[in-house]
Amino acid sequence: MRLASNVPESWLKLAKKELRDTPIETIFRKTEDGIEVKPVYTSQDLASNVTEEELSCGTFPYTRGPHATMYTHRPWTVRQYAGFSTAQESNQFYKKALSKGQMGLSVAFDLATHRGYDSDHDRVKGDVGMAGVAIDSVEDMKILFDGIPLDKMSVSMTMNGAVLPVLAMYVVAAEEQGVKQELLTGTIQNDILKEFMVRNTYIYPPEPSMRIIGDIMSYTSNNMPKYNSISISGYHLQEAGASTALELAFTIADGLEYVRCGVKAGCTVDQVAPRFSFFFGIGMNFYVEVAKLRAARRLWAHYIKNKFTPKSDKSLMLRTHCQTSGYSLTEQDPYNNIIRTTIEAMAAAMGGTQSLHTNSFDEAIGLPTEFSSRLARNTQLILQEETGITHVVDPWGGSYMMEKLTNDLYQVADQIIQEVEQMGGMTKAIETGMPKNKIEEAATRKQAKIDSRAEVIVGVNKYQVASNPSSSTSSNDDQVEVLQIDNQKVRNGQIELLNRIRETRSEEQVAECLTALQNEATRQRSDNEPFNADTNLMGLAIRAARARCTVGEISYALEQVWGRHSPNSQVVSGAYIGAYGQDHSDISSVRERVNAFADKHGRRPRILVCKMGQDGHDRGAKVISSGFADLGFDVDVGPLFQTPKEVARQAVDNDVHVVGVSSQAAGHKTLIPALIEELSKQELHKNVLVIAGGVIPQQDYEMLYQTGVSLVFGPGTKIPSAANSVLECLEKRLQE
Ligand code: 2CP
Repeated sequence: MRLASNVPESWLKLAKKELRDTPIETIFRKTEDGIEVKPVYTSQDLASNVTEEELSCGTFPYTRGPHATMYTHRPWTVRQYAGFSTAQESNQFYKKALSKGQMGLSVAFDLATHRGYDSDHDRVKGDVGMAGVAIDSVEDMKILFDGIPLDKMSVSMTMNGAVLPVLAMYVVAAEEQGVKQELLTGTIQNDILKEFMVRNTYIYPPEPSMRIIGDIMSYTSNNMPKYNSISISGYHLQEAGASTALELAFTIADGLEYVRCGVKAGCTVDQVAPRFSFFFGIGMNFYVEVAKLRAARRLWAHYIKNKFTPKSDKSLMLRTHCQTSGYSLTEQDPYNNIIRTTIEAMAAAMGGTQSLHTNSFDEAIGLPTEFSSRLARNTQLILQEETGITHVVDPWGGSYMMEKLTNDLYQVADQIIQEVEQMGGMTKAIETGMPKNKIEEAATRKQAKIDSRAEVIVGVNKYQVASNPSSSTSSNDDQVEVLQIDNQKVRNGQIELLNRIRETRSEEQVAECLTALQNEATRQRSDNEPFNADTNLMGLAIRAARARCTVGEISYALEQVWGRHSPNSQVVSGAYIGAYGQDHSDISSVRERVNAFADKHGRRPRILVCKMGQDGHDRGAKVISSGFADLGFDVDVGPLFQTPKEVARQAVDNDVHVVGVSSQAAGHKTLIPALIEELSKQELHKNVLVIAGGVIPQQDYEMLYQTGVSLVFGPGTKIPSAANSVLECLEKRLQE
């Protein structure tokens, strides 16, 4: 490694003496983006562009925060993302949390709602009420906020695909509480670009999806001036494996694209940008995460000023929510997660976030309980009320290291943003697959570094506690309690409510509202059309919500015009082995075993990696697919959102040895038994191994084994170990 020139000679001399035989290069490190982290920084590291103006508080470019006084005047909002089962149960959970120190709400919807299906739809049998609350109509929304005054409570809603019906139902629920639209405060996620890159809860193709976003921006800027129309999210990019600079760059580039989208929908930059909000993930690399938030604010301010010349300073201010990293949580030795979350929360606070969610320690295992949620909330309350962290604005400002890191991250991200802008902006870049590929490559490299122990995770690849052979991962023996949801019971209740609504509403009015939406969706729009509530999709969705049209009906009406988007599944190749090291014995032994299998059976072991239900979290599936392919397996990656029957059909068509189910959204207990039943119908289950992985509580392993699953892999499983277990099991099966 080349040593940076601006390390003082005197220091270098002392350091070499202290290091004795250890080469000095070992204490010069690099971040995943190749940014140098030196052991020592001096005034020489302050870049010439970091001027007094740049370092002022509460003024352009807002590196140190959007407000001059920051938390000394008002701490960040403790805003825990939550929602599960029915609206009634979630409502009770919210009220309790608010009485114990939570300051704002953040609603998690179930995947059926995200994808625009009513709870009675065939495709969502395993999803209703599982990873969020089930909402089918205004009636559910009213129950969700019963007793919570929507003129006083700021509510964030994570919704992207079915954003029109859900936001419309929120507006109508408030209206029926007696609260006018102009009083509503909160945020809708409404960030579809990152859905196409990573999160996958889209419904329509990109173009009409962007039109929806434009209409929501123009509607809220005209009618809901205190409401944040979008939450531009890097969080999911980080969760999917993006490096810090990729998360930063793609998020800012998404933001620029959304300004253009707002302008196309007839708004000025100053009508939309002040109500843009951001959302970043905060991982374990402490200094880097603090620097990321500082660099994000500087990047946004400079880009908006240079590209759009706004008149209002508010257009230049990046305000953000943060969430501690779900990916950094481990199933093994899970109480370590409390410590991880605390450190990440500190980085978010020192980076100047406006609002924060801290994860519960059990989220790598299953759905959080009331107890783990309380600990997560208290983590923030302790930071705010016991530590003094809130007493100083941007405490890292002026640190040689922090300013240099902020500057370096700014520059690396700036290069990527320029690359995206030259491609014609983020929509075009996404069409080429560039951002998704870069993120998936980074995720695969990271997994290889963890598997090869180049990156340490305490309790997972170092300092493990007792080994649990049944799970194929090392784990402590204590089982952590997780929240169990009776999916069928929730679904039956929702179906009853849906039937009641359909019996009592005016079908004529429903048909008229849905036709109006379809007519508008069909109409060719010209750019910069002035706002008109009668042709704005959000205005029309509000009318439909008032008439008790359901989420599924509104979504389907538009799907009939625009179609449902289905993506291509591609797998990156070579990145896993490249980062792990070709010659590593872990790798070569599996490859030899795969070759021996191929010699004996005339073909390589073939695995179908599948995702069932509406669970679009595919990082695990993609990384496993890339890793197994690099180890010599033939890998088929199934499309997202399959039913068990469709997966069984694909297993037959592709003549696979193994079906690997990746489950991240708690649908495993319904969907995996259904898959095995479908395979049995095809008389395949005797020959095809079914294995499962993802967020599956250990309590459920036995049930899955009883159903016929051969192996279950928890988070933290090393890919070569998993491949070995699969081969062993497969060889045994083929001998029977
Ligand atoms: C704050 N204020 C101040 C100061 N601090 N005024 C003067 N001096 C200060 N020091 C003012 C603000 O200007 C604002 O007033 C008001 O106080 C509230 O502060 P805020 O900073 O706007 O806080 P907030 O209301 O909590 O809003 C924060 C965000 C918002 C980030 C702007 O968009 C938000 O809450 N986002 C949350 C998104 C979220 O929860 N996402 C869920 C992700 P004015 O409004 O009058 O200016 S979970 C997703 C999962 C994981 C998934 O997607 O799968």
